[in-house]
Amino acid sequence: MILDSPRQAARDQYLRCGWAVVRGLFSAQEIETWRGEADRLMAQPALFADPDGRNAVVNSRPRSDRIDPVTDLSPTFLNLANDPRLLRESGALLGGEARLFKDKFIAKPPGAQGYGVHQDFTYWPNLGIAPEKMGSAAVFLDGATAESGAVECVPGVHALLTRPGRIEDPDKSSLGDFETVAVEAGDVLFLSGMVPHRSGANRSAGFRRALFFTYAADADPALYETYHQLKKALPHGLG
Ligand SMILES: O=C(O)CCC(=O)C(=O)O
Repeated sequence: MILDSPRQAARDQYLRCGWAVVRGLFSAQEIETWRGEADRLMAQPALFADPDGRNAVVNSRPRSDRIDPVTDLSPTFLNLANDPRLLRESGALLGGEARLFKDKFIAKPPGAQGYGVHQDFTYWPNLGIAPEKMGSAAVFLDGATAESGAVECVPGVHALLTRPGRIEDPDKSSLGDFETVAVEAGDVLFLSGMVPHRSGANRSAGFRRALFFTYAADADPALYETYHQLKKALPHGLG
């Protein structure tokens, strides 16, 4: 019972607010390995020059600090995306067996812009999966603070705030207060597909690197391919 309580606390927080931070899933050595893998990718400028639209962002300009998808370029990050600890925690929060369908690396170097307010679910339309069955796990390779561009969330929103089937962002003036989710390297921020969130610019001197892995519960085994085919086929892509 005692061993289950951190997970229960995370689940309570996730259900109440739409996000939860889980600390201590990974060892210091693992985190160091992933930081090294991020360094390896970041030493290849061509990966940040929009090969195959990997730096594209729907409804926004491409960003030269992100690679989406990333797991096909990195066996290390593919392993992490399918790590049993991440799948177990994601599955517990989403209420089923978690299956990866989207992955990206965001380097967020000093001076990088933040992200405007959005609900992720809007960016994954036409997949036929209930919103509460989809969510992301952001594995932070560096700590994140308000200064370095942490994610900021509005708690307690569990409904779509924009028109169904449209990739649109909610009007931030109609939302409540944002809470800055400060994290340490190795922490995992689980985000529901519905939580309105944004992030600030990186005004610090260091990188704020994170991997975002997105899962669906009890999904079709072909969901990863289906999602990426749809992303390619739609003129505006998918988020
Ligand atoms: O990395 C960030 O600063 C925010 C990214 C984000 O909100 C997203 O990918 O949905």
